[in-house]
Amino acid sequence: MPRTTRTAVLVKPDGMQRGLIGEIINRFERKGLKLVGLKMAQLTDDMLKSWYAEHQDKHFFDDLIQFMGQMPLVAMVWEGVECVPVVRRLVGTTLGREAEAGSIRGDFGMSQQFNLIHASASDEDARREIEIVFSDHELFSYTGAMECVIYADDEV
Ligand code: 3AN
Repeated sequence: MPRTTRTAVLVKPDGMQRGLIGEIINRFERKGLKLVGLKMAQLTDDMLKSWYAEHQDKHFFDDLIQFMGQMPLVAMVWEGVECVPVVRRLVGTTLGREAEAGSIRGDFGMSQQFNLIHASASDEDARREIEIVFSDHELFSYTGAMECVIYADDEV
């Protein structure tokens, strides 16, 4: 049975500068996902090093930390059935110019470094990333009025 899960999303500095916050939220809302956490925050070096720990040996690591920490970002937590892969498909593959048309990166991006948005790659990553930016009291549970027409009873 598919599970309801949560995923972490960041609008990255290039997405912020290009005014894509509303566009991104709109796409997730239209899809039928539920927003359960939202804040603006400037992430510290320590937060970013933990966030991107899997890339610590890559040549681009220092530049990535510097890039992501240069300005406040919008951080979100979205919830839905199999939310992590659903959001990854809406975001598109890493390299914008090869990302699928119709995805966020496919519609708005040309770059690998400046790829507008981060979305968790697995449920485990999502739990870790959400904890880096959100406290428990900043995450919410509620029933959306349209849930009964977004999922059948046996899907949730
Ligand atoms: P995704 O964001 O699609 O999960 P990852 O996890 O491979 O992609 O990369 C994390 C971030 O690191 C990317 N969003 C991008 O900003 C940066 N990045 C990835 N590959 C490169 C690269 N070859 N050169 C510079 N930055 C990169």
